[in-house]
Amino acid sequence: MLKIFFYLLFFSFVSMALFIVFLSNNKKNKNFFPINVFNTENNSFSKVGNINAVPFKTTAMPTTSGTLTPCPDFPPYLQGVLQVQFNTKRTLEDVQHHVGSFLKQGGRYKPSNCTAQQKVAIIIPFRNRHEHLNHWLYYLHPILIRQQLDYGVYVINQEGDDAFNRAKLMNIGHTEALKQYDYDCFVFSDIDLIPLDDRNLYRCSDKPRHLSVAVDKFNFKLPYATIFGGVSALSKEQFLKVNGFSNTFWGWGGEDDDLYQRISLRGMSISRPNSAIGRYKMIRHNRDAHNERNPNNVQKLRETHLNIDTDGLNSLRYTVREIRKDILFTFITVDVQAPTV
Ligand code: UDH
Ligand code: MN
Repeated sequence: MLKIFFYLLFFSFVSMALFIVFLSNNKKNKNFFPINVFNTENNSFSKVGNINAVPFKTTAMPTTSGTLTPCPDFPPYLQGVLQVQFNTKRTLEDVQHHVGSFLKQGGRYKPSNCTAQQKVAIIIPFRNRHEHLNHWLYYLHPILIRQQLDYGVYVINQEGDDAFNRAKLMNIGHTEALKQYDYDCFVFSDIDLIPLDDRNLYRCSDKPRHLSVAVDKFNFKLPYATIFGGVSALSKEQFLKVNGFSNTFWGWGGEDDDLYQRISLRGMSISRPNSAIGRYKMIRHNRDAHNERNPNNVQKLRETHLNIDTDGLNSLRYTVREIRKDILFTFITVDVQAPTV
């Protein structure tokens, strides 16, 4: 009798233990639904209940051989219009808590249940904009994860206080990112532009693509038809075809228009999302020190056709000072070798 009692006690103990393990696992797994986690902005699960109901497995199933099937053309976890605001103070630690567990060192991510359609390097030119960086990481990582990209975030930090060179930092980002991984698409983004709709995919297409179509600062309208600055995406081939950006636009202005002209000169045209989806909020800021508008850049725009073959990726010279891999991004500090004046 005593023996039976001990058997029963043992059995109930084991079942209890198994139940606890099951419960804790269940809780953990929940976090792998990006929708749950990434709707923390308005702290509501109900709002995305319908999307949440889509089981992860319906997206793509591993084939019997164990390899993954391609991710779908239309990522199933997108939320559409997003709430974005910058009045909350966000530290890197906050952002790490928010999304860090989904990422690999260096701000890398790839979907676990399907093979991403593109390998995308996001290149951000940077100097002394840490607060903006925190907002950018806070909003963009969840979006890029929902877009099912195999991506990495590269913040290219210009050392010193010489004239800023946005375009050269982009070229450096492209070159350094390719040393780390076999990227096939490059999204060049200002640090202060946050998309207001996650259907604006950070991918490349058959044409160079301008993504920041409708920015609040410009009343959600294109300021001029050929604008290509802000956020734009070029495939590896497209970027090579135009010899990248010019390296010689110091200070503010012109480098994005020069890239547009390079694209035209090489016989390509650009594409854009429609203005309902290509909406952005810009973090308001004053002009930075050492990034004054440079009047010489206007003249340089008349010479794109003369410079395209000799000024660009094939003439890029710089020195890497430090490569630091944070969980949320790869931070590359460079000496851009500004001309001495
Ligand atoms: N950037 C930096 N640090 C700098 C300068 C530029 O990180 O010191 C980067 C950053 O990614 C930024 C991008 O370069 O988003 C483009 O620079 P910008 O944001 O200064 O350019 P924008 O077109 O116009 O926004 C700047 C003039 C703003 C003056 C408006 C005053 N009302
Ligand atoms: Mn700006």
